[in-house]
Amino acid sequence: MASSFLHLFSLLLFLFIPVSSQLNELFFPGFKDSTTNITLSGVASFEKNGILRLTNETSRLQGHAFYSSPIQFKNLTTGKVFSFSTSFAVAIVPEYPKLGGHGLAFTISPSKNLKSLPSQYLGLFNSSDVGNFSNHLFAVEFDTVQDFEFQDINDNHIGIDINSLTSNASTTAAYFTDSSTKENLTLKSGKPIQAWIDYDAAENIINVTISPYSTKPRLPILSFRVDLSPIFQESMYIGFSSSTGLLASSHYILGWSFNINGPARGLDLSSLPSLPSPKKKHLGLTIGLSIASVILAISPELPKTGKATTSSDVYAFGALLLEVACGRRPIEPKAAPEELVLVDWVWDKYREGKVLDVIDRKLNGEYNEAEVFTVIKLGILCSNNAPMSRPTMRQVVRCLDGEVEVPEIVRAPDAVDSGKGTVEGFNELFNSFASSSFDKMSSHSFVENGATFASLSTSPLSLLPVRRETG
Ligand SMILES: *[C@@H]1O[C@H](CO)[C@@H](O)[C@H](O)[C@H]1NC(C)=O
Ligand SMILES: *[C@@H]1O[C@H](CO)[C@@H](O)[C@H](O)[C@H]1NC(C)=O
Ligand SMILES: *[C@@H]1O[C@H](CO)[C@@H](O)[C@H](O)[C@H]1NC(C)=O
Ligand SMILES: *[C@@H]1O[C@H](CO)[C@@H](O)[C@H](O)[C@H]1NC(C)=O
Ligand SMILES: *[C@@H]1O[C@H](CO)[C@@H](O)[C@H](O)[C@H]1NC(C)=O
Ligand SMILES: *[C@@H]1O[C@H](CO)[C@@H](O)[C@H](O)[C@H]1NC(C)=O
Ligand SMILES: *[C@@H]1O[C@H](CO)[C@@H](O)[C@H](O)[C@H]1NC(C)=O
Ligand SMILES: *[C@H]1O[C@@H](CO)[C@H](O)[C@@H](O)[C@@H]1NC(C)=O
Repeated sequence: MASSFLHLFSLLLFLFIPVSSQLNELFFPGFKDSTTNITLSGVASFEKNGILRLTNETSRLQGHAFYSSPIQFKNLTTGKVFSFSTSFAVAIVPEYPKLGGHGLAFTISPSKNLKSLPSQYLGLFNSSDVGNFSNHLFAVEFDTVQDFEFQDINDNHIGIDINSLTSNASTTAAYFTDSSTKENLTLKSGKPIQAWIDYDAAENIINVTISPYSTKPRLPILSFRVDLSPIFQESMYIGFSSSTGLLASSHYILGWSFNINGPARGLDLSSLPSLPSPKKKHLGLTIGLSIASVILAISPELPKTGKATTSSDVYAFGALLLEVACGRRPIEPKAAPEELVLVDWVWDKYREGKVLDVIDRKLNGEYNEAEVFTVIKLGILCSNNAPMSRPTMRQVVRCLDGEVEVPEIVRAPDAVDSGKGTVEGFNELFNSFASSSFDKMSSHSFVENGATFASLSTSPLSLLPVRRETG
């Protein structure tokens, strides 16, 4: 009697838990068995080990992952939005160290089929609906590119977005270690970061908290006062959106929990599926052996000195920048004679004030002009025939990071040969560049500093044996 009563009780309990959890609470400690619960679109995919990958490292992609069923977000009697809470672990792995784009966002949307654009639109909006109140879209963006169009504060920020990519509130990615100490956190470090988003419907406060650890910091990094009731519809889809631009990152979600009217279950970073082991960022392997061999062939001082210098790497990197912006190989055998060597063609167009002509047509004009201009100018600077006239890799990275402006005036790649200024002139242009040069730092010290630039200090010359082996 007693045992069958207990049995009935446990049966009731069994019936009760799935029902309540289906309505309000989601918990995905990885996505191995979740393919039926999550709807993917764009290039989003589940990796074998249960990681959700929103984008890969190809330019101008978008990826979406939404919980398949809509969530009831409002009290039907009062029309007031419920409190909600979510936690998830993300990792942003840039294509080249420090060079990644664009970012990802947790989003609450009336639809899981967004008619959106990649790049600065993060797969959330398109150029005609961005900013329109009828979007009813809420997002918390983890943005790794500074878009002036949307008044981004920097290229490493978290923002609360309502119907627009111009954030209602944003802050540099960071976390509190105690009640007064803040630590910056690089979103595109390639390492897992846990995020918590908590909305208190009684107080009308949304809090965002991040940490590189499993434990939630006591203080949020971003708080914004808003009543989401007029923004949300009664039922909404919840999920993630991500995009790549000219520069690309792999954007991963490692785990996710969500709850209505209660805290989301915590995630333990150590028990989530692990990221694919980092690719060896060997310049040659990254950009393809054929391109590397072309770079090797055209890096002009190599045949003369026969010696590998870091300046050759800058040259190779310049070729890569131009290649990305123009969507072409450094040498395009099928092109018209004046377009044969990419850097010469780009320079001619630059000089004529027609830079837009060289930009990859596949971009359909949907790019951030400032971003492309910076990349092209740097590409030209790095391609200077004279090694001493090239910027150091450190200067290049600081420009791409937006720490220093790319020089206003860019000289011809053969400027030195034609007798115009030399290194001094160049360093004046980078006047805010304080420290000495990349050349003085060993690749070893770069690794120690946490930046994985060892690859870029590998000379193209060292690719020669690789090239021979693979024929
Ligand atoms: C996911 O789907 C499975 C079966 O389709 C179901 O048993 C499970 O409860 C769902 N999980 C969530 C969090 O919705
Ligand atoms: C990224 O995904 C797209 C679409 O699935 C694919 O065409 C492309 O080859 C992938 N890129 C890489 C680097 O895996
Ligand atoms: C909706 O609000 C009414 C009035 O405040 C309350 O009685 C009811 O419990 C709420 N319903 C839910 C599902 O929270
Ligand atoms: C932009 O998005 C809206 C929906 O928000 C859609 O109606 C419209 O067709 C989209 N425009 C383009 C050009 O995709
Ligand atoms: C906002 O979107 C609605 C519905 O798509 C449209 O009717 C309206 O014209 C748009 N408003 C603006 C300012 O674009
Ligand atoms: C954190 O990042 C901000 C914005 O980039 C910067 O101003 C600040 O100096 C950084 N703080 C530390 C301690 O590095
Ligand atoms: C938001 O953060 C503040 C501290 O800044 C805290 O007092 C409040 O309880 C938090 N609310 C939620 C919903 O997390
Ligand atoms: C963000 O909040 C919404 C809702 O209050 C407003 O409608 C937007 O105008 C506001 N956007 C910005 C950029 O402040």
